[in-house]
Amino acid sequence: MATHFEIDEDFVSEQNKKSKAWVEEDFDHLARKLKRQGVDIEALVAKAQDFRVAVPSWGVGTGGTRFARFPGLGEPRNIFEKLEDCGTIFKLVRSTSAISLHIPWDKPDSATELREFAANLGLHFDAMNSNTFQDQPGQEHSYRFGSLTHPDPATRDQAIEHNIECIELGRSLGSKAHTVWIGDGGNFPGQQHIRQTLERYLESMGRIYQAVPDDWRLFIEHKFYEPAFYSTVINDWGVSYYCARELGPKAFCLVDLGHHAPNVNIEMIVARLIQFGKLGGFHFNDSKYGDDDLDSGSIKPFQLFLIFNELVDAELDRIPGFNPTYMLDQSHNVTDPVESLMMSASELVRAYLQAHLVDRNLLSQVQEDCDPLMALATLKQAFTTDVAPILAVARERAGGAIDPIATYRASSYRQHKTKERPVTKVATASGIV
Ligand code: RM4
Ligand code: MN
Ligand code: MN
Repeated sequence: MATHFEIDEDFVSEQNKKSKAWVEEDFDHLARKLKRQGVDIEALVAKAQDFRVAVPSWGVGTGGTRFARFPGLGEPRNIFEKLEDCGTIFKLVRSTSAISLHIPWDKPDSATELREFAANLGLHFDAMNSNTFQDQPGQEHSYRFGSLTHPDPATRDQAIEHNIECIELGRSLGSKAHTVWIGDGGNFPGQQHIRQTLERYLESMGRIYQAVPDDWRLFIEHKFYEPAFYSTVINDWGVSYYCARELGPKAFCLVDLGHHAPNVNIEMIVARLIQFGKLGGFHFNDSKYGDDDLDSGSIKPFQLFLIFNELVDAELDRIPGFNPTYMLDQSHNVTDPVESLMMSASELVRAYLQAHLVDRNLLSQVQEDCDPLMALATLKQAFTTDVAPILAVARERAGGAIDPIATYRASSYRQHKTKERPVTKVATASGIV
């Protein structure tokens, strides 16, 4: 691995010199502007530097749809090369020190070796993700008609075992959470007994829950359709919340932004889950129609801001137990995944900072005064503030790039990887991500 191309720190600082002057100018200007509003820009720089979002191991390979996958150049061929790309992302943006692994797609031969390899890149492991929505070679029972909720107990046992194996692996990797998303559901009315499948889910999850260490969290990820097109067992946040409550204090709900019907008010779901003490984490992405897995902030940046508005409100209110974990879950079908992930990570920090700019005293005043126009204006004031200079300065001071994408392109990283990684069999999911 030592001969592998890496973007070196001196190169990053050389590139930063190009735009340092204007960044400083813009930063000083913004500092004065924010001061007039009573906001200390340095406090926001610190917030930006503390913000963390995990990168999905499955996101660094080119994604695809059920129609086709158009492989990119120099794609990572195994989990080590995926981590190499994650290390590059982290080096340039500084907010992505954790990786979320999908098993068995990225199952290592040796957990110790993988953990050390990651640590050398400054990376560690966030939530594990199980996969009982595909069959694996040599698997005894098929998931064609479900996994944790399958009518056959032997199939359910197999799916439970797989989840327990993910938790065990996660323990050796230093992870502290496990995410369960199942594709279980029906394609036809009448295909499944709707109440019975949920009962089976709770029974299966109860057994997985027993294997979750006391200092871990178990995340339940809901999704209203796909691959089942008529009904899905864990279809919405209400069912997810019910299950998390039934399972116990280690169980929480995970909100994937793309897993709701169009036009659903996701920020309200977020606020409700915070209030009920069950918001565990996020899979960030964006969408126009369904579970599109597009880049965060690319379609509905105002929605992203409104979600962060709820998160920051809870942070400032110091809601007990409020500690959601942030992860990206995107499919990069037509872009360089490294670029998309860097841009997405920055979009999240942007929304987070903008949410910190909301004048919350004013907002509660206008709420008390029943003044909807001023309420919206208060939010818009924060949303329309350009915090780009803070993002750039936060990255630069942490050793990252002022402009991650320009620096990445100037380094010819992808071209180097194209030579280093001649196409063999690319370790990415067949089509879906
Ligand atoms: C699902 C869901 C899961 C992800 C899979 C690949 O739609 O979002 O989180 O693991 O896709
Ligand atoms: Mn997801
Ligand atoms: Mn999804």
